[in-house]
Amino acid sequence: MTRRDLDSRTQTLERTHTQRPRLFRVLLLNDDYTPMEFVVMVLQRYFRKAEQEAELIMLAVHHKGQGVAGVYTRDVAETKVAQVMNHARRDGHPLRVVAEPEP
Ligand code: TYC
Repeated sequence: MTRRDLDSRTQTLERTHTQRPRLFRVLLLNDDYTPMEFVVMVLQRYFRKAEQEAELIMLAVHHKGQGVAGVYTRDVAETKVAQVMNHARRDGHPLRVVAEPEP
């Protein structure tokens, strides 16, 4: 107990369990114009997917409308969204990427 605790008669209780950080999914959204090869490259470069898995994820997004590129803590997920959006805009593609909390 600190001096301040004694003075004010307040105490902070120790937590006995650690909490895991909330996780966020980074989702790729389909569009009609972004080239398939660009999406596969994004999945390899920014989400560390092997080529075959990257192709499967890209095709799932193409057919179903969206798909999970990866799951990260908030800061990492937001950084990846920004990096991919910057790269897509630089190359003139309308690709959309969003982060959403895991339920
Ligand atoms: N639908 C795009 C095409 O036919 C390919 C694509 C896949 C675009 C996934 C975006 O997140 C995406 N060229």
